[in-house]
Parts: sequence; C-alpha cells; structure tokens
Amino acid sequence: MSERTDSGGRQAPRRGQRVLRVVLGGLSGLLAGAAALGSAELVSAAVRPQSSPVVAVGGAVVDRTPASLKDYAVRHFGTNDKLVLQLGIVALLALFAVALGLAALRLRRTAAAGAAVFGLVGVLAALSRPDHRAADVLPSLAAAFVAAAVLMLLSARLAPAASRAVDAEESAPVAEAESGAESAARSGEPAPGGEDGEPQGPAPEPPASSPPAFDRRGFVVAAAATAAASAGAGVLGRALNDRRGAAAARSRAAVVLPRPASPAAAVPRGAALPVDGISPFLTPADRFYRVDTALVVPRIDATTWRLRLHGLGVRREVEYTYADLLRRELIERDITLTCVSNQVGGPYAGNARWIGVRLADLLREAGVRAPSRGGPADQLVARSVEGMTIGSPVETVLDGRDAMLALGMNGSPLPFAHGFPVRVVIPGLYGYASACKWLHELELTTFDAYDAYWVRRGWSRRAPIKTQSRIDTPKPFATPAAGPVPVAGVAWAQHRGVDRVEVRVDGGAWHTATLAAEDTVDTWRQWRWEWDAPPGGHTLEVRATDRTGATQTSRRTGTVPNGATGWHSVVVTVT
Ligand SMILES: Nc1nc2c(c(=O)[nH]1)N[C@H]1C(S)=C(S)[C@@H](COP(=O)(O)O)O[C@H]1N2
Ligand SMILES: [Mo]
Repeated sequence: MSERTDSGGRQAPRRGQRVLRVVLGGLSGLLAGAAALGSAELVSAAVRPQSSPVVAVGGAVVDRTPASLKDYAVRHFGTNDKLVLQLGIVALLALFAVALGLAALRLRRTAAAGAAVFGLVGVLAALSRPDHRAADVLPSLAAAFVAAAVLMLLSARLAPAASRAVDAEESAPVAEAESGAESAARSGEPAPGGEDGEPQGPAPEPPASSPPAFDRRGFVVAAAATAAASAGAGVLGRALNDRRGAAAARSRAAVVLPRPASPAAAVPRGAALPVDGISPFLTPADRFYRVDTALVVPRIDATTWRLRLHGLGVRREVEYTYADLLRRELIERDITLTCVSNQVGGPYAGNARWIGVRLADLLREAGVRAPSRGGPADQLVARSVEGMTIGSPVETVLDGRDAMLALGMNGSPLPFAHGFPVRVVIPGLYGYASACKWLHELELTTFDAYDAYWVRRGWSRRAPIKTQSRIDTPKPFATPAAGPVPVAGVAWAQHRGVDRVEVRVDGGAWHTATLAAEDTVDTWRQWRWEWDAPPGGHTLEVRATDRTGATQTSRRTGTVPNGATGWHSVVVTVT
C-alpha cells in the first residue's frame, strides 16, 4: 500500500489525531479485556468459581509446572505464589488486550478473531484441568464473545469519518481495515473507497481545522457503557460467587465436633521450651503453612459433601456423608505435617492437633487388606474436589500408625484453606504423598497402575519424611551481645521420633542440645543449647539423630525428588 505525504500545514493537528486514536485504540483493547473478565466472572458464578478463565489458565499453568519450577515458586513466593501467577496472567492479558485494541484500528475483524483465539486458550485450559466439567468452557466462551463484540464496537467508533458513516448505515459486519479505509485512517484522510460496499470515489477532504476524524462522542459513550457494564458484571459475579461460599461457611459454622472416643494425651508440660523466637509447639491454624495448587480455595458445603471409597480389593463401593463420619468413633492426635518442598531450615512444617476417623478402620470395613496380607492394592489414591491426586502406600496406612481422615484441626472444624470438610493426615509421609485436602474420593489401586499428580511431575512415588532440624533462634544475620545466647529450634523425624539434637559453632565439636519432652513420635521436638558466644562472626549448625540411630547427613541436596537433606546453618555476628 502507498504511503502518503501530508502537506505541511495539516501535519500538526493530524499527528495529534493519530496519537489520540492510537491511545484510544489501546484503551478499547483494555476495555474489551475488562469486559471479557467481567462477563467471565458473571458466567463462572453460574457454573462454579474454578471455571473463571484466569483460574483455569492459572491452574493449567500450575499443572504443567515441573517439579523444579514449582519448588522455585514455593520458595520465592511462598503462599503468594498463586497471587503472583494470577497477577502475571492478568498482566499478560492486559498486554494482549492493548495489542488487540491497536490492531483493531487497522484490522478490525482480525482483531476480533484474535480475541476469540484468546478465549479458546481459556477453553482449552478449562478442558485440560484434571477435574474439568463441560460447563467450565462457558465463561471463556462468553469472555471471547464479549471481547470480540466490544472490540468491534469501540474500534468502529474510532474509524475515520467516511467508513464510520458506512458502519452506521449498515448493521452488517464492519469493514475490515486492510482496505483503503485503513491507509486513510493512518494518514487521517478519508478513504478513497473501500471493499465492503463503501462508496467509491474521493470524499471531500476535511479542512485543517476540521472536527475530529472519528466519532469522539460515540466512542466516549460506548467506552463508558462498556466500562460500567463490565464492572457491573464483575461485581455481580463476585457477589454470586461469594454467596455460594456462604452456604459452605454456614455448614462449617454448624459443625459441632464430638468428643473423640480416643482423645490425645495432654501435651507434656515440658514439650514447650520458654525460649523467645522458637516455633510454638502447636502451630495455630492461621499460622500453619499452606501449600497447594488451588488458585481458589474450594468452599465445600459439608451437608452435600460425599466421599466415595472404591477400587481394588474393596468388597463393595461405599459412600460416606460428613454426618456419617462425625457419627463414627473419632481419634484425636498431634501430628507434624511437612512439605517435601521445604528447604533445609525452611518454614513448611507445622504441628497441629487433629481429630478424625481412623483410615484403617474404614478400609478394613470395606474389605481392604494390606499387601503383606495378600491384598491386591498397594496404593491408596486420594482425590480432591478440585482434581488433586495423592497416592500413599496401603501398607503404611494399615501399619498401625494414626492415619486418619481429619475433620478437625486444633479443636475446630478444618479451616477451608486446610481442607474443609475432610482431609487425609498420615504421620510420617510428606504432604504431597499423604495429606489430601478437600477430599472427595479414595481409590485403591497399585503404584504400577497409577501415578498421582506430583509423581507425574518428577517426585518420588513413596515419600517418608526425612529427619530434619531447624535453628529458629538466633535468626540469620542476628547480632546478639556476647555472653550466653540461647540457640533453639525444632527437629522432626515423624513416626521414628527424635533421639538427639546437636549444635556446633564454626565447624568445631558437636554439643548435645537439651531436648524438650516428647509429645509423640509423630510430632516435632523443640530443642535448645546455651551458647557462650564470643564476639565476632560465627556459623551455627544443627543436626538431629532419629530413633533408628540415623543422623542427618551433611550432604546438601535439593527438595526434588523426595525432600532436601543437609544441615541447617545460621550465620550471626556477636557484638
Ligand atoms: N487438594 C489438595 N491437597 C493437598 C495439596 C494440594 O495441592 N491440593 N497439597 C499437598 C501438599 S504438597 C502439602 S505439603 C499439604 C499441605 O497442607 P496444608 O496446606 O494444610 O499445610 O497438603 C497436601 N494436600
Ligand atoms: Mo507439599
């Protein structure tokens, strides 16, 4: 196509017009994106919160995240990893929307088709989720349609006057701007005649002081209407999604946990050491680490929740309601959970008092036998409402430890973030291999036949928790005063028990730390060592020995595939 040269006198106002059009083009794109998100939010309220495109795309990204990257995200963003991911998706969406808006100035239909393609990404993401339902594609479809429509609407207002007149006359599809109309649009001159039935022949040139080359008023009205409608749809959708959560919250508020038939012994008085900065022996629920792939915390109504138990060696498939479980004999136990993604010295371990149903009882009632007793299934796969799968050895579940379906945490029904209404807790296994939250199905199968979610992403099939110890105080780079300095922290070796903790300074001799009283072999133990600290820079190191006699190896390994090893060390400057 031919470049045109403006005659000098008209250049300035025209450049202003052009810049304005470009800015408004980008704005149209952003508005189309906002309208897409708003309508998606509204439609997702009718389907379910997880079907929102940002959540679906984010979930699909999480699903495709290899072990090392997941680990990186957990390490650097912690529980904010999901927020970072969603902000990233929204930022990408905004960039793409601006690009589409600019493209629509020239290639209106092509840009609208681009919006549709973007919607398709949402559709494919929704369909790729492990727990997808057909209706999950609806919010993305709505978003694509709305985005395309808004883009057409707004960019039509930005079209040069001549082609706009045509748009106004025909309600037929807007002329695609690869025509003469488009080069005219760029040069600010009227179209020499377009394809889609536009009048041929030169139109009168607007004078230099001419009114805007496009429909400013029309654009402002359409843009304002779009902004208002998308904000309205978004707010309404959010409100409807929240109301859905309210029924779940009511069902949780109505739960009265019965007294456990087998209560936990009181925590021994000596289990908690009076040291500032040490992790509390029992971790309050609101300070308990959270690691999961759920971009939206599932809010499940306990009154409609069901648990299905089936698979290899199950005599007859069973279904339980929440009330069924509450009516059963409950056990109460203190158990320390640990995430396999916890770095040496990291924060992803927590100790809570759990109330629940003994898992072994349920399995035995259903006819399940341990592999060592001839049972055909060696893997118990727990599936959550949002599609997480977690596989645990049947042998371990039935070996007498307090594996349970937990209903309560620290005396209250499970918080939503920690799995309400029901989660699995198995002492001694990392969370990804035991602790399924928002449980919805238990299936007996074999490790040969099925790989659970994280196993498919490079983590080990079987994952007992490694013996670890952590220095809670002093903190890294602390500057304590010379003299007695308490060095203290926690050590864990779930289901084996912690036997000894030792501390050394600057690679010198190991000193045996004082261990707090043991609650159970399934809980961590606090420890403390009094250091007579001389001035200067020093490195403190800790290591634990478990009841099998095994001492933590000094060899530093990363978390993938089955948990980090190495000694935690802290560098301080004594003043
Ligand atoms: N449904 C579901 N359950 C899950 C996960 C998950 O992503 N989804 N993450 C597991 C992992 S990796 C860990 S370490 C524990 C963490 O439990 P918490 O968040 O209650 O501390 O939950 C496990 N259960
Ligand atoms: Mo984990």
